[in-house]
Amino acid sequence: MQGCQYIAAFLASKGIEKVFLMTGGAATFMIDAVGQHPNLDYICFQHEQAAAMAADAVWRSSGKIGVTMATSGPGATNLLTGIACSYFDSIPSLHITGQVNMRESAAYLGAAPRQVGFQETKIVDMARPITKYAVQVRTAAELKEALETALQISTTGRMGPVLIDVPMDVQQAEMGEFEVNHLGVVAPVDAVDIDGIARKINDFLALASRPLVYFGAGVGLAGEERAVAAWLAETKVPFVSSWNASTYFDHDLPNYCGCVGVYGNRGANFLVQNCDSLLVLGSRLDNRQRSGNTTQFAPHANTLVLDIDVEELAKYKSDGYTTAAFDFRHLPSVLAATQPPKSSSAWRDHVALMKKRYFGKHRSTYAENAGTQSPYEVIQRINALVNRDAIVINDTGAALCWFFQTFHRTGQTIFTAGGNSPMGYSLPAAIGAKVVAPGRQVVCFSGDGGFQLNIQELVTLVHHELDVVIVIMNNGGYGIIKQFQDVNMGGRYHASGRGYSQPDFRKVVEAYGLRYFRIESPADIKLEQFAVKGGVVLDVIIDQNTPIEPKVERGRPINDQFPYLSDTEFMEGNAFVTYERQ
Ligand SMILES: Cc1ncc(C[n+]2csc(CCOP(=O)(O)OP(=O)(O)O)c2C)c(N)n1
Ligand SMILES: [Mg+2]
Repeated sequence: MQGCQYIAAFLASKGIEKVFLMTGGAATFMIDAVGQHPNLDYICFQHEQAAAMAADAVWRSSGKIGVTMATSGPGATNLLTGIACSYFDSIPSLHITGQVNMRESAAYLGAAPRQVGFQETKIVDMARPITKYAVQVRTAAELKEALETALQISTTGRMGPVLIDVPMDVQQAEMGEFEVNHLGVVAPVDAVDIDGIARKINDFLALASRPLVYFGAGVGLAGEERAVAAWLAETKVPFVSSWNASTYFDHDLPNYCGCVGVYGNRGANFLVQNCDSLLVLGSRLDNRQRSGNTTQFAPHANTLVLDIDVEELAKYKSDGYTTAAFDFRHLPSVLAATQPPKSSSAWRDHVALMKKRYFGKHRSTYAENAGTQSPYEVIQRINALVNRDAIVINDTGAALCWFFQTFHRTGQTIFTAGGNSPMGYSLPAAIGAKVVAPGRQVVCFSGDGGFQLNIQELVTLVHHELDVVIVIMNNGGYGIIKQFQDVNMGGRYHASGRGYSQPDFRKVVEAYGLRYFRIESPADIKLEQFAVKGGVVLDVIIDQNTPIEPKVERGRPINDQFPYLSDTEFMEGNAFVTYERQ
């Protein structure tokens, strides 16, 4: 068996069925082996970044690992943006790049020219900061070992993407017979001090009278979201979440109070700023959640952060948080040994008021005043029409914020590439989701700007007859950037409005063979559009000045968002603490 056949046999042995790829000289042997394998198939993308984004979405949609193959040089470098999506959000994915023959490579000449082999590029060095493991294999033995090691590293601990670079001569090297689990690798079971962690939580919560739990994505990444949701339902402790975590529980839970952050729910933000004890479960508290000035985040609370990654905890040195590192697969045992905190009645009343006043209440005051279509109403309408087990994927920009501010998740899988947030993510991600979960409805949202970054993948969708609903939130420009320019640059729309244009989306999508509907009012969105075969585009027309509401501006704390509340309402939100308004 040759190296390339060994790779195919390895992937099939791990239950992988489809490889996402684009071909090129240095990858052709591997792709040929995939094509010939009876249990493997491939999906051809039109751009490697789209293949990597689709692979990222495979895990988010199904819990299976996504795999890409690309050629050396431009093929490999094109993967990087998609790989970064997996890295920042702790998503497993496996990327295999072809490389020039070793005898043609710079490393073997004892000199350091920029390039020797055609399209030779040091992809391992380039990928290292955005992968958990990146290696070039030079022998048959190294290839065997790297495949097992890479997969194990990708899917254990704090998960993430891995990359193996395979020179063409290694692809053709004689490997011998395929050996299942060559290294006999088993995932390490780490010893964890369950009692010690539970004691730490108990000591922390015992002092609380205004407790709040912060549900982070790490809970779901460990596969323990049900246990934690059950604990929250039982204990009734109020909780808030991040966008990435909001796919892991039913938003109908009575003690769920919304997502926090710069674009967070006002009520959720008030609760964070007013609680006295904040228990953070598996969130890295990105600055979109804490706002730029982290000293202003939950300044009156004792904060206990639990996370699998010690580096994430080390970053809080100057924040004064208490921390504990452990693998969240042990979370159910820890919670079972945890005494629920006691809330004061004043806190319970405040939580109830904040929820009643703000939860599910996002609206566009701009659209109401201007008499234009509200993005919030469009998302509510789609929310009401999608299946309970739909996969709903988002891109970036204002379109992304409007979605996570509004969508009330019951059973759906909802996600975006939160940490990297590249324009153009959602369409290829939707393709990856539909390929791995063909029985589920797949809906993707994008801005008009983001849609243009991977618009070429419409042909991939049509080629494979994938029924995907694409919603373009079309405000004729880069809305989120314009809102920033309004506040910080006197409304000069350089490179966001000025210099930007878009094609006639109807012509474009019809040329690719999709159905097109122009949406001027939420009533134009119909259930039957979601049943269109072969891909459909809803082009949702939104006034170009429609802002994201609410939003933190200019480094303010998260409890003082635009549009600014009256001093009375602001003080009612901050019932337990005194904040100087800036
Ligand atoms: C690849 C990439 N380039 C640039 C950016 C910076 N950026 C973030 S949002 C945005 C504008 C997005 O416009 P659109 O998709 O139309 O969304 P809108 O804000 O208008 O809803 C830009 C340029 C990015 N996130 N990704
Ligand atoms: Mg736009």
